[in-house]
Amino acid sequence: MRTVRTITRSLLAVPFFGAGLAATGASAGGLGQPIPWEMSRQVPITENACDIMNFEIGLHWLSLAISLFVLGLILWCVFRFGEKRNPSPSRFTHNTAIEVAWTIVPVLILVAVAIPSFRLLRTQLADPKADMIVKVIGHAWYWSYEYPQTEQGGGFTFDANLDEDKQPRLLQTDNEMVVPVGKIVKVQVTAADVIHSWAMPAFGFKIDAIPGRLNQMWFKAEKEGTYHGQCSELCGQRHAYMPIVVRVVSDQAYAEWLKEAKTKYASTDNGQSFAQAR
Ligand SMILES: [Cu+2]
Repeated sequence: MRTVRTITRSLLAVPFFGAGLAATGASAGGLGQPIPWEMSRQVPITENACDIMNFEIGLHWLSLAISLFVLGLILWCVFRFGEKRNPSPSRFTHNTAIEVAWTIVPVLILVAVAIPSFRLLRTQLADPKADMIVKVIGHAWYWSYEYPQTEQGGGFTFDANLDEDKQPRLLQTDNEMVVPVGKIVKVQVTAADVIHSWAMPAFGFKIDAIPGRLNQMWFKAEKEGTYHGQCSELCGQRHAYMPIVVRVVSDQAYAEWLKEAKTKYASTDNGQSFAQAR
């Protein structure tokens, strides 16, 4: 697996590859959330998100080169073979060499695009040894998070509902998923009712939450902070009101949160208070 050094290099490569394209997203701040008039992706904070961004920028340059080449060909034909310069046009209809070339060259271009694309997919869907696992369940219309019992703690579930009073608007929840920085977090995603999608742009993470099926992907956040995402599968009336918030914190802060969360969520979510009331 690649190291943190690669991510720094890839991050540096972003402005180099596409200063114009990346300027709004990568350098203008707005970590973990969209910014007004953003034309690019959010600042990537995982290696995968960084690779996705670089791949996309590379593709933009490739399409630009192809478009300019085709435009050049058209202009050349218009000027060189116009009626004035070329009054008696030739009448041939086939040229084997050109036909072979315009078949093989696009195939080679597509293969060149497919290789990094499949490499990226393979990394995203790999199953690395996880430092921790969180199960995410999509509901109409909120998310719930299950932290399984491990040696470090866990063993609780909580819901995360939209909090309309907090900023950024419609991107905040009352409870948030918390993970430690620099750790491989495996996220198992499913849904309780209809298909949702758990998506976190800064992590380059998006996977469908399908009832009766457990999807899995992973991320390794390299920077502490609060990151915002949204349900990304049109799931119904309140699809736009089920945001996702992930707080990436230090190991120590995470250990403290685990302890706190165990008490906080156990008292509301596992039926203890109900039992006491009887
Ligand atoms: Cu949804």
